[in-house]
Amino acid sequence: SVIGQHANLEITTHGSDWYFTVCAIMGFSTLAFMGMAMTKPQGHRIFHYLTAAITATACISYFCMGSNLGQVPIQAEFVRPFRRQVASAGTREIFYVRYIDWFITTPLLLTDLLLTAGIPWPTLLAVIFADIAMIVTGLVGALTQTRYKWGFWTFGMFGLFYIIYELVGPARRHASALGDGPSKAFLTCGVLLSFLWFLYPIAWGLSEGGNVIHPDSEAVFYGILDVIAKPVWGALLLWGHRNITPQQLGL
Ligand code: RET
Repeated sequence: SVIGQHANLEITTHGSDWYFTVCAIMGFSTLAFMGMAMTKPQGHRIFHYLTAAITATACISYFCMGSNLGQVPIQAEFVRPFRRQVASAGTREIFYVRYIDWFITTPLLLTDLLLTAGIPWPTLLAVIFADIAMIVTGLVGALTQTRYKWGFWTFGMFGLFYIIYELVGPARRHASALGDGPSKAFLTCGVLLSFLWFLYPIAWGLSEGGNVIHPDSEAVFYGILDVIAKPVWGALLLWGHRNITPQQLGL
């Protein structure tokens, strides 16, 4: 059958256990963020709801990967770095469901951050456009068997550079104009986001791109990144919002 086919190189039960662990972390975080939302009056919950939607999406995505679903085998060279061996050929498991998750969650993460900065909505749309282009090129590149995949990776990098440019320039200026609270929250979360997001194309290069690390190691690399980029980052953002009112941000 075509559904549920296995790659030569795929996650082991350890990889699966780790994916389910991250699934549980995302699920508990969602409940915690929703619980925190309920302590706020109506109209003061937008950042809690955004953050909960992000971890809820990831929870389902990790359930999928733990079950070894949302994946497809792709022909790959087996790179053996630091060894004089002829690279052999076979298939590697590619989790395309990751990109469906990111397609939903990365625009929400950017909305979370850029609403905090009080950025005008046309700029928010431009940043989200670049972000979606980045995720889709990453997906197409991951599913590409030839060296053209690095062309897609390069397109994605342009998207990432544009996002970071908007954060360090216009968004930072808008945030500081809003005063101390928004300015501090934006700075902390903006710096963390910029640092973390640059590690994703590195993980991609070692996994879907170059097939240098095992799918279990890929699970650990992306898993740690996602836990910091979603629940940890989200908690930090909500903490930054404790002294900010939506009215202050023009919401
Ligand atoms: C890809 C490959 C193409 C080049 C670039 C990428 C960047 C991906 C990023 C993903 C961020 C994901 C997050 C998920 C949720 O926690 C698509 C890997 C630049 C930045 C933050």
